[in-house]
Amino acid sequence: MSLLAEGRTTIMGIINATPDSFSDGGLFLSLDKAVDHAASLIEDGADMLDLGGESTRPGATAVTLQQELDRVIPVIEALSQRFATPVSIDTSKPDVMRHAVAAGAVMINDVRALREEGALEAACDCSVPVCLMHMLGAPRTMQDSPEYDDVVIDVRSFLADRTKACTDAGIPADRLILDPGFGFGKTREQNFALLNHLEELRVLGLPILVGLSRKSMIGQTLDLPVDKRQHASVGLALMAIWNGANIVRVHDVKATSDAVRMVEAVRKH
Ligand code: YH5
Repeated sequence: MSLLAEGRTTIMGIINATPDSFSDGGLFLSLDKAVDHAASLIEDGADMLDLGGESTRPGATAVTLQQELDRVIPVIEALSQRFATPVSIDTSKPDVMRHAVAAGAVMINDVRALREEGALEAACDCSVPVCLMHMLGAPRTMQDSPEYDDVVIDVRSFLADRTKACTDAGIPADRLILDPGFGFGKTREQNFALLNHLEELRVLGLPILVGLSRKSMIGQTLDLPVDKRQHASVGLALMAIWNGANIVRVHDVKATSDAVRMVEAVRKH
């Protein structure tokens, strides 16, 4: 897969285009802020950027197709004009996938693993890599009381099923990336089990992407607010890489990049 270099971890920097992160409204202000944020993530060492217009936090309200398009399409156009860094679109909506790829996005990141109606077909038509993420339930209620027989086996079999659904729909397996979906319908202990057994989630040798950055399992363990979870996030990213992750989705690109590149230098020796 061309977005991944052999023996090197890909660092995906998170850009948000949801109003929680760019609160003061105005479309142009948001666009400028998103472009500035992207420029600093690239400067810090991001190999790719992930842009999403839907908040998937528990309790967040659903966004309409038009809202999501308005939020993300101008940003993707601006980013792909200005920077060579690949942009991934974080969406579950087939029409957003199509417009985003037409606007310059080169990867689809779907927290619903192409389960929305029309998503398999849209992703197939787009001919770009797709990240399939595991989520139990829906964002609004997923943290209510998630239950599994065995979280590692259940997540693995979900990812294997979605891989099969994709290949049946005409998406070649070598275009797929798998993600256990840390925090999406999982208790702290279930997240820990997945991180400890990450290598068991590998299906058909596909690359693994993880998003651990600033998530609640850190807050629950260290009692830190979201803006003070950077050091713990770097530690978790390193552990995930050690256990087989190929792509890490992070907010703090510079800190993660220094740590990851240092580990790679030692490993290469
Ligand atoms: C992911 O894991 N996550 S959005 C709550 C936080 C901090 C961060 C309470 N999109 C993933 O980043 N896509 C998101 O603090 C994702 N994998 C993939 N592929 C949630 C998020 C976050 C939530």
